[in-house]
Amino acid sequence: MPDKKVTGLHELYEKDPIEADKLLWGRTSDPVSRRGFLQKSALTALSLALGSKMVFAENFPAGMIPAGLAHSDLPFSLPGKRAGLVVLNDKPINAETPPDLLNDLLTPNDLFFVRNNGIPPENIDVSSWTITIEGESANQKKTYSLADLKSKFENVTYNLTLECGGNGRAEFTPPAKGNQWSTGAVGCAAWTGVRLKDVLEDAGVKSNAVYIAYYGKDTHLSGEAGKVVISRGVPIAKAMEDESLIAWAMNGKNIPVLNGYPLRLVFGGFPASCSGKWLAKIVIRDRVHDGPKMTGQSYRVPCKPVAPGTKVPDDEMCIIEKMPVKSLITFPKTGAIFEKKNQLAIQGKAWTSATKIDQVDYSIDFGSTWSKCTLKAAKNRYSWQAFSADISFPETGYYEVWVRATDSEGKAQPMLLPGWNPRGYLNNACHRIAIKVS
Ligand SMILES: Nc1nc2c(c(=O)[nH]1)N[C@H]1C(S)=C(S)[C@@H](COP(=O)(O)O)O[C@H]1N2
Ligand SMILES: [Mo]
Repeated sequence: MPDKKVTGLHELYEKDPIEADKLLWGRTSDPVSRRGFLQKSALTALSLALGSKMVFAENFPAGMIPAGLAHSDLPFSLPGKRAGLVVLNDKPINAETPPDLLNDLLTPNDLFFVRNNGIPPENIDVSSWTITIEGESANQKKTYSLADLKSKFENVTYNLTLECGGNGRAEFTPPAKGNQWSTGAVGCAAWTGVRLKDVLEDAGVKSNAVYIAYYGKDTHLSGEAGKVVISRGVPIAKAMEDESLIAWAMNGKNIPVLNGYPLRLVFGGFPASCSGKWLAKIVIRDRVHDGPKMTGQSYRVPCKPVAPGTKVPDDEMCIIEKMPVKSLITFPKTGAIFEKKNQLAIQGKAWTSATKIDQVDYSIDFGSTWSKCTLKAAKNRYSWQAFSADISFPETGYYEVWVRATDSEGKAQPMLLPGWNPRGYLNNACHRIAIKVS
């Protein structure tokens, strides 16, 4: 036993991560990734580390780390963003939103996550900004100014959730390369713009159209002029949905520069990598688009499940389309302490690429029993939905609250990490918070 006295939920790892790993897992592991395997014999040490008895410890899944030992965030300020976002990389800029900062129904612009693959454009002149529609399956090449878009087509607003396909990557074992997103590469905003289909139809879509693809005005990290950073897209059927937008406003304001100002695509329900930022060109393709980050291993998963660690050849990888059902507890945050005589009022958000979320359940005994949360309807498809529950606890001690959403296709979140894949996409495992009842 180390002689350091451990009091709170975060302190152990912050004081001495290597000693903490030894104490908890009986071995030294990489303190940065904090991966470990819980043996039942470690439960006493665990309760000590948590500073509280872990109630229902007998149900705690082996191979998991208690949520109460997660690191706190690093405050770091980005242009147009609030401190409190967790910066994962600054070249290119990638920053995620901690769950407790996602408690608003609409994620504020200065809290919305940022996933850049290159360098955003500078000195943007909105008055001269245009987008061009072209491609093998376009009847003509046609260019629109921002003013054209606003005046020629119906202006619409939808609440749409954007989630990076790699959200949750940090949980994969063996680890996957790329930004180590924990839970925060997601947000839901009110996006205002025009329907992509109205613009595509104005230019003219040939009957052989298969895919649409975007080109944006960001610069490749190499600095090479004209080198495309990323050019992805969606099948034509997705492009033609009512909620598929070319947007110029986010929550009634300009889109922040880091999120695509002055114009971007927004596709709810698909990986956010399809939602091109700094939008300059849309190509209507007569085949599945083959631009940078459409092919190879990028934004693709094995067509058939594979064992963790498997090397999968490119031709056995399939493009990610619909994103899976998922949820987050947005109040309180991990580490909350409250008195047993009170109920704990949790709040959260749940989303899916299906028509809607049908049910959200919570568990305080590691999934042995589940109870229903109260769930609110969404304004429109692809918006996230708010849920809440008032929870009573049987005794004092350490608990984790887990939530699990089920959508209108009957699909529910897995409790543990779903299918391993080489690049660590599509982790929709249940979210959990650690709390202490005193
Ligand atoms: N032009 C351009 N569009 C882009 C990207 C990019 O790097 N360049 N990143 C994509 C990825 S991978 C994601 S997850 C979303 C992130 O959107 P956000 O930064 O507004 O949250 O934008 C997508 N659109
Ligand atoms: Mo992404």
